[in-house]
Amino acid sequence: MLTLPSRRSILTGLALVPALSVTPHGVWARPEGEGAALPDASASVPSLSRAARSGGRYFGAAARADHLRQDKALRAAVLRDCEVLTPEIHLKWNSLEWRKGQFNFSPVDDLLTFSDENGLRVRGHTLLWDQSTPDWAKREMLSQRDWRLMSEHFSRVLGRYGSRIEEWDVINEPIDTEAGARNLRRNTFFRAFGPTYIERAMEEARAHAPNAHLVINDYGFEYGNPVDKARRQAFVALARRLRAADVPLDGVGVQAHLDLSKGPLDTAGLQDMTKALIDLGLDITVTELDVKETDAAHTTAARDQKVADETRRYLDVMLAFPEVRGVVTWGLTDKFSWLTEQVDSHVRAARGVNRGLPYDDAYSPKPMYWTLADSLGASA
Ligand code: 9MR
Repeated sequence: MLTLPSRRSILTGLALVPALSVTPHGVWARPEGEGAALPDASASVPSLSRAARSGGRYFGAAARADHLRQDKALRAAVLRDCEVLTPEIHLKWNSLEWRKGQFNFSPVDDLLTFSDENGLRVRGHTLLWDQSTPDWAKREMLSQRDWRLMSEHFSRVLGRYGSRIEEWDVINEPIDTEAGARNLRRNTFFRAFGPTYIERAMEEARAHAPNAHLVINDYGFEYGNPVDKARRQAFVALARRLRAADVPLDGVGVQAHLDLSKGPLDTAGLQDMTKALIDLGLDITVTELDVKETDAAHTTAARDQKVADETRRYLDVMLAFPEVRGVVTWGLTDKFSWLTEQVDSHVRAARGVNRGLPYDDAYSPKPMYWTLADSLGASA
């Protein structure tokens, strides 16, 4: 069991980040002077989720139960800034059932206990993602083509968590514009059940979690290159097809793994896609925001400014739409970021950590933090 201290005991007396304040214009801004003390825990403690709430949205971050257990400062940052937590790995099929029939629910249960005790909500990420499907299930799907395997997985996960977790990424990353066939990824589900696995999975999710907010989540929509452009069109086309066929789909998740090597953002393209999705009656969650750096040769201040500027440009587009219901970053601190984890150790030694999240690896808030606070709070 993850027995974690409560929000109040963590925050009391902990000078983690300087306080935010509301300017006379109602915009969340950085306080005057360095090192402004963090007030003790009270309703007046500001945070990214308070900023977001003042703009009618939620703010959250992805996290892992083991990191939360180990790292008191991470717990404090999560409790200070988040209203929503996304389990970064624990709800994935290969985490829940690495070996057929042997279930590992405890990290999710721990996160839910921590969330319940501290008034957080959890996003369900994710029921179906090829990359996180265990090998045994892939083999079985391809050899037997029996949908019962899928139904049992949905029934097990949603039976246990479907009423406690309100919003689910039912399908993660179904789009692939470079592999033909309706611009759908030729993943295991496609190969075993054909392209209508998507419709069937959404129906299955609705059957097991009738009140949940059901989402399809994907990446690669932000830039002006031909692939991102095609991906935007394919995502809208998929959503249109599903809505026209009355398939249960309530919203979409746009991951927003921004990348400074791909710039500039295609703001018109992003706007058009977002508007088209909204016109279909869908709402939108920014589900995995972070910024991949390209060049660690600049000063830290210059790097951090670039990350913040990219974040601001992105949020300026997305937060102009009230239908964007929340923003989730893929982690809170550079100490725990897939962008750092994925590089080889020798590259990491040369480049250091990627600085694409709100806090640095010592939990100092960076310009990205203030940009998030400002953009979320200003978009009321
Ligand atoms: O950040 C996650 C990393 O720790 C895991 O090893 C990986 C595989 O489960 O998934 C990463 O998160 C991915 C998310 O689930 C879907 N979109 C892309 C994210 C980064 O790869």
